[in-house]
Amino acid sequence: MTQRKTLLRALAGETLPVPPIWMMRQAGRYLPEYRATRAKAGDFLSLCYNPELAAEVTLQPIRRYGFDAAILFADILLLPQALGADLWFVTGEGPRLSTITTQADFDKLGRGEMIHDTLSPVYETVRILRRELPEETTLIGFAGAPWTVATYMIAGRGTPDQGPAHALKAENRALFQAIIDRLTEATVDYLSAQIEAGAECVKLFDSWAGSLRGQDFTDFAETPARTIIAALKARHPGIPVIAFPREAGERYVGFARATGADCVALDNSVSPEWAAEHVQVDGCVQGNLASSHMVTGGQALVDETRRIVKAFSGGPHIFNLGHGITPDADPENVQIMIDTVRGG
Ligand code: 1CP
Repeated sequence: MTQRKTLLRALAGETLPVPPIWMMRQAGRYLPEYRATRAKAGDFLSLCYNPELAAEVTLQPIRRYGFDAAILFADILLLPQALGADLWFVTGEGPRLSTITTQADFDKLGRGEMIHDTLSPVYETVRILRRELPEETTLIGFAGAPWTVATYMIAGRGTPDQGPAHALKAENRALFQAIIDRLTEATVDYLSAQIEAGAECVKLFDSWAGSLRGQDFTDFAETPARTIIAALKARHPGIPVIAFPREAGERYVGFARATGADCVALDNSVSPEWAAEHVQVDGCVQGNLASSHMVTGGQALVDETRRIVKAFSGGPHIFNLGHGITPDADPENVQIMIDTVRGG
């Protein structure tokens, strides 16, 4: 059967006259309808674990803007919670987790097979979405990459420089590697279950890949991604995978070949012209408009959007931001971006 969904066509390597478009954090606080549903759910985690409401917020930006893809509403930190870590969100500050810094902390964690009890509402959200999404819209499942999730589990929170994770890696390599291996295995189980529930593509978010250097980047960004992607493709032949090694810089070059990813998502610290020459040569790329344009708008937004579309027009491309849209963004600017991508 000929594939009609534009996102899946780009992921299969097709160069399209108009790139498919979606946006990281497209369901989020910049939208009044999201804020209303989140208030109804009570708090962020209750929203993630309520399939009807999580599906509702996933659908909101699709209804408002007609994006080509919907991303499951959940969070990368649900997986550590399903493995037994405590997780809570402090309003105005962000996530908090029980920390893992000793072998005894690690020994309390469960294995991949026990995650489904906690995560079954997420799979139910996926099933609802496959029923309710328009037929041209692709449903993206996701997980955090092992390194990024480990940085939160080790520190117990988000950190500017991932210092605690780097310290554990230096001081107790065996324990650090065991955490990465456990997350690698559990991520395969988690993403497989999302695919079985109906996700048509999955994305691995390695938001802190940029703080890994040299051999560490190979060992803790590329190797876990390669293992996860190989296992997913063995279980689900043909499932496309987007990898986002954020701020990888020159290590974006060859990342698709090293990991087997079908698409590499780019942050906006690399220029689209450079990325077209050095990264898109290996296949589909996604990105990479600075999310600040969603706040500032104006002619600069239009010019930069056109520049990115043009730079990537010679190969497969999915238009997106370089990182998530922020709560202070103007919803009107999102429409201007979409109109510019689709209308020139
Ligand atoms: O207050 C709120 O309503 C919560 C804000 C929020 C949202 C909307 C958080 C807390 N998570 C999410 C949803 C989310 N998170 C999605 C859903 C789908 C969509 O994009 O629309 C996705 C894919 C994520 C992924 C995620 N969570 C990442 C990777 C991507 C990235 O942004 O780099 C990370 C690092 C997280 C952790 C997290 N969750 C929430 C926050 C504020 C953070 C960052 C914390 C920190 O580093 O301090």
